Amino acid sequence: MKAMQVHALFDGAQWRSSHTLCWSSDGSLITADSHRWEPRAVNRVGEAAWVLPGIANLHSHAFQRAMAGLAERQASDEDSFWTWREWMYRFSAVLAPDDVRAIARMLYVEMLEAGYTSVCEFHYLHHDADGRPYATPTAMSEALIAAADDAGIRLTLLPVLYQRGGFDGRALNERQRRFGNSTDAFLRLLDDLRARESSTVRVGMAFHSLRAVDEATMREVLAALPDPSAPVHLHIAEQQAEVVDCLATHGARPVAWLLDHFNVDQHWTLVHATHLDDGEVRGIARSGATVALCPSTEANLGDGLFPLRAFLAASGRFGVGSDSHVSVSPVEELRWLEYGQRLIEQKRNRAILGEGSTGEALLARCAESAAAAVGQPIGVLEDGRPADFLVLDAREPSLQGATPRDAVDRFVFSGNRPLVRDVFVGGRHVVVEGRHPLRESAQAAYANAMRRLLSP
Ligand code: NGQ
Ligand code: ZN
Repeated sequence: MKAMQVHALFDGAQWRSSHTLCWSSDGSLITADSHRWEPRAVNRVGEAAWVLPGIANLHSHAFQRAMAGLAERQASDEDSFWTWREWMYRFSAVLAPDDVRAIARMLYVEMLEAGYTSVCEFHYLHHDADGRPYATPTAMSEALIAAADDAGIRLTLLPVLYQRGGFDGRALNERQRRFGNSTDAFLRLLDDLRARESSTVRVGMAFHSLRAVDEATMREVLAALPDPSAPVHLHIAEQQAEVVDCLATHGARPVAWLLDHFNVDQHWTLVHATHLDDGEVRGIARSGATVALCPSTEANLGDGLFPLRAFLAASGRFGVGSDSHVSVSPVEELRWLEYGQRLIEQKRNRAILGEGSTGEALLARCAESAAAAVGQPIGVLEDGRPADFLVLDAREPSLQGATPRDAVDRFVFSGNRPLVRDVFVGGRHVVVEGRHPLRESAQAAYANAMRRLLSP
């Protein structure tokens, strides 16, 4: 058993002071007083001033880390999400499994250093550039699993079903071919990957979007899933064009249509859900599904702003994701989630209903939604759950004079240096003094991959 003396710990719901955080050799939290333990068997791993729950990254396309900052040159006054997407397709065409492993390993090291302790990898880069399955059809998935394993981040792999180019049923274009799978091949892929599950790897599934899979196929796949509690994610209503096309095809808005046709429940995560009417806001909240908000990517791609206030009023669940990785920082996602609302409403402290700390309210929502969205028993730091937590750096200027009343607000709203000093995942010490031990080697491999990828 390991134990850490903590001055103040926010468990994701409430504060505990002078707390002894204990975890067993299998990496789950135990309460010091409720267990008899031999003092000699306890390995004390130092002290901490401030401890917060690790943050779940609910939405990632790892390969896009390598193109962050490379699509910011104007080619036309009409540059948009859809022109960015063409650029992203061109970039993705050159990637092989080894590249993806190097990129993902770097990314996951960065995520851990920033305070993300788990990641939902929304993975659709299945085949080679011509759309042919690799000799081992799971090669790309294996690259992601290996990267997560190397870095020590908790992974939920979401193989993505992607079959058509739009609501009208058009075929995948040349650049989308490597994303495609027949329904049978996809179910085989899920089966093969399920064998890779472990205490830190879970396999769920995703539909790329309502654009990319038809209703009958969605039903067929859901009915064939052996584990009805596995997470199901999909992109939805991120862009107005999707709403317009969905209305034209189905006579309903995307979220309304989904809720009407499928039994959406707490196992579902709706990614973005930017464009909602009031009925859809209430409908998602009622369903118990989580919304994965990715404010830095949503801003970067010009998506729009999520109606957070109305969603909170309806008791909706949400978490955050770094999606295209233009930013790899839970702090920046949470900060911009709040700031977007301030800018619309010209008011302050929008992510909280009633009095109290806005930062805490944001972090509490992330902790609360994590277990269902990630499909692992993470989130609030309580007995029996994995010891996935962050130790803040009490030496930082942003934390001088902090009290439990303001510590999380300082974490979320103050400064630009990550305040994370140490990170534990399943009780494993993966970031030490702000650095991941693999950072140097990950950087070298990433630099090599980038040289190769960007060479003319
Ligand atoms: C993706 N990304 O699959 O990577 C998407 C863009 C699409 C975001 N939606 C492609 N942020 O939605 O068709
Ligand atoms: Zn996405």
